[in-house]
Amino acid sequence: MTYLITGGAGFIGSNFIFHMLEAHPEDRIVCVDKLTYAGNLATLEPVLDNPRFRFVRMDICDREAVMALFREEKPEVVVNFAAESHVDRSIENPGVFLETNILGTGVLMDASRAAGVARYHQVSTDEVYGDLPLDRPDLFFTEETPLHTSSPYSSSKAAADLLALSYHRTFGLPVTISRCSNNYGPYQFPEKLIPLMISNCLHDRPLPVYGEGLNVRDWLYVEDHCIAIDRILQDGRVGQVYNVGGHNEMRNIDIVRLICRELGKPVSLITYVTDRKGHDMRYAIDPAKIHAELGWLPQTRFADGIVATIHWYLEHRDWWESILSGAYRETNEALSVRV
Ligand code: NAD
Ligand code: TDX
Repeated sequence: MTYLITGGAGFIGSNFIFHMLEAHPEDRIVCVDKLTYAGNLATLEPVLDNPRFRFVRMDICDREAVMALFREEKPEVVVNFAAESHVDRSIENPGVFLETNILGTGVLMDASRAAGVARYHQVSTDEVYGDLPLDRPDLFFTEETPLHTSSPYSSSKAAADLLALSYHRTFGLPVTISRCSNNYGPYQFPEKLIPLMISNCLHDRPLPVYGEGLNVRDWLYVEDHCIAIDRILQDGRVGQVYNVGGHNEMRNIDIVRLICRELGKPVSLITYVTDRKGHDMRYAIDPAKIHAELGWLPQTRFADGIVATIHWYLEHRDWWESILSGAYRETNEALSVRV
């Protein structure tokens, strides 16, 4: 069986590729990635020569190229991770979010229809539900919670979800959607909270905490997200949305303090900066449906996962330093020519 996985040179997509190559030794993976600023082909270097893996540098918005690739590869399953994923960038420059996250999803689904795929899976986010108030800890996002977005990023993801559900209803495309909470773990681009704070700590640079640092996110170790998507691909019901999260709510400031403590750095590095525009207060997922239907539960406790992640960044300094210096862009060019 051939899986076509988009956005595989990014954070979650690369972890998913490693997971799938290991968990499904009979299957093949074709990875499509444009290698935007967020794509790092060095991450996939260990599997570039694997006969069960093929990397194709391609923009998911390039309709002709995507259609031709689907005709050539005839994938049975498509998993779409490719997206512009950083909320702050969507506030600075929304346009590319609309193109990749909405139009790109449309192109992939048209190609999936034409190829008659057995499954199209859309990787979505808990941000489509908007936010919850801090004084109502009893409230959680369920799959029935109305979409109520705050940023151009989350709006573009919600639009893609609606488009996917419409392709299921109108054309019978076998769609599933997962809406996951904040991920952390290896290979996360150092613009996101946890890797940014780790890399700044290691350079003794200020740690920019937005507002008062009281915003709450529901953190899940990336491997648990990958396992959840795999479960949905195997046994999920088409036309369904599955929330993915581990009931692990943390205030930003507590995460940043924890990172300082673990790295032996002073909390005096913490600098409170101007808040993000439209900053969502609290995300909290109710994962009851995926647990009841597919038996999924997170396997990694936050206390273990965060220490493992901090150590991963300590041990893979080359990986993120090459991003900070910009050298990874040359590596991307060199490796793209090789594949
Ligand atoms: P990322 O930014 O690390 O990776 C995105 C990848 O997509 C990059 O490799 C990039 O080169 C590629 N890409 C971007 N535009 C493309 C295009 N037009 N054509 C082809 N490839 C393109 O993102 P991530 O954090 O790994 O997120 C992956 C997916 O998971 C996204 O859809 C995101 O919305 C969703 N998600 C992320 C989180 C999280 O905490 N990071 C949580 C829930 C859902
Ligand atoms: O420098 C920072 N300082 C800070 O206080 C950064 C980068 C972030 N923050 C805060 C903003 C958020 O409350 O930390 C929290 C986490 O921020 P991000 O890492 O940017 O993640 P978030 O905005 O929550 O979105 C993430 O989770 C959901 C991913 O980037 C999305 O792709 C995913 O859909």
